[in-house]
Amino acid sequence: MPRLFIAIDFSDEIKYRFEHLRVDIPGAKWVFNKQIHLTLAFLGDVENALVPRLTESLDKIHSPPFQLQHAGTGCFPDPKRPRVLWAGFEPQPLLNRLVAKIRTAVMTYGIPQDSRAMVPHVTLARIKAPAVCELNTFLHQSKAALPPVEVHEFILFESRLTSGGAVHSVVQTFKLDS
Ligand code: 2AM
Repeated sequence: MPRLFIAIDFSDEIKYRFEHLRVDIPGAKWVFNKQIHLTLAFLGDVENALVPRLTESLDKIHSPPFQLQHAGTGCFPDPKRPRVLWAGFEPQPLLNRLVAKIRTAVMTYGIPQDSRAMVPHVTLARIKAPAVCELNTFLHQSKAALPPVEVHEFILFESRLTSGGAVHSVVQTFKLDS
């Protein structure tokens, strides 16, 4: 059964800019550049037989292309116990609508989805217990560090868990309406 998620991928140039947000934090495991993405929906393990029906439904989703504006860096769940270091984006109603449509399509197949509002973020690192001052350097970077991102498509990815970490591969790309 493939382990699936739906995400926005970035150009090499944008991924390179994300790389510049890295700070030397002991214990931080930075996401490989080529794996940087913005998760729109996590599906988990999906029956093989369901995948063609799922892609058919995703293909029927209509959304105009949109722009995402970098909104600085942050961490989950909070700066006292950081587990995930991320780069965020300003609220974008078209992104919210796209995520709502994706969630609806996915739930049609009995795949549960988060009912909470999505926090648009790109996970840059996973971390255990950093020194606070180094975390602050990461958290207080300029919002101007990244140019706007033009979004023209979303992608269904398979994530294979290997001993060397997760390996992502494209199952199908879905173009937004132009
Ligand atoms: P995140 O880093 O933005 O939270 C591929 O595995 C992506 O799916 C991850 O980068 C992660 O996105 C998200 N993901 C992984 N496991 C998940 C889970 N159990 N629940 C929700 N999202 C998950």
